[in-house]
Amino acid sequence: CLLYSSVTPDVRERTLIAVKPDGVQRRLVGEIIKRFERRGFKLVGMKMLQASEAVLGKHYHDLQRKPFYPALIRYMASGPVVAMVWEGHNVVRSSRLMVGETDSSQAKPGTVRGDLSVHISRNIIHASDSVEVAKKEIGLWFHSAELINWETSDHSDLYQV
Ligand code: IDP
Ligand code: MG
Repeated sequence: CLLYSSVTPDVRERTLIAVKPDGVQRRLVGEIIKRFERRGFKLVGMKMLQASEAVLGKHYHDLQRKPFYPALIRYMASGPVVAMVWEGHNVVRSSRLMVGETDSSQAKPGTVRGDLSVHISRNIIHASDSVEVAKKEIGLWFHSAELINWETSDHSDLYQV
C-alpha cells in the first residue's frame, strides 16, 4: 500500500557492525548479536574473517596520521573479527547509541562498550558513523552476493505499515 512504500526506504537503512578481535576472544559475539536482534534490527549479512591489512588500511584511512594508528591496525589484525550488516529504521544512528562512546571509560552503562569494556584501545565493536560511511564500509567488507534481502514476519509489529 501507499503508506508502506512511504515508510520502506528509511526502514532499509543498513550499517556495518564488527565484533573486533578482543570481542571475539572474550566470547562476546553472541551477546552483541543478541542486543541487535532484540532491538528489532534485521541481520542481512555476517561472516567471520581475518581482516587483511589492505582492508583495514581502507577502513581506517581517516586515522592514518594518528599516533595510535599502527597499534590500531595490529589490534584489528590480531585475530578474527565478525563482520555483520544490520538493517532497519535509523539503524546507523541507533547502533552508534547502542555501542556508546569510543572511549569505553566514558561509555554509558547500557551500551555495548559501557557494559563490556574498559579501555579506548580495546573497545570490542565497530559501528559505522554515518549513512554515507556505512555504504562505503559495507562495500569494503562484503560482496553484494553476501547480503541477503529477506522479510521478517514480525515487520508490522516493529513498524507502522
Ligand atoms: P569509533 O570506533 O567510535 O567510530 P573512531 O574515532 O572512528 O571511533 O576510531 C576508530 C577506532 O580507533 C576506535 O574504535 C578505537 O579502536 C581506535 N581509537 C580511536 N581513538 C583512539 C585512541 O585515542 N587511542 C587508541 N585507540 C583509539
Ligand atoms: Mg569511527
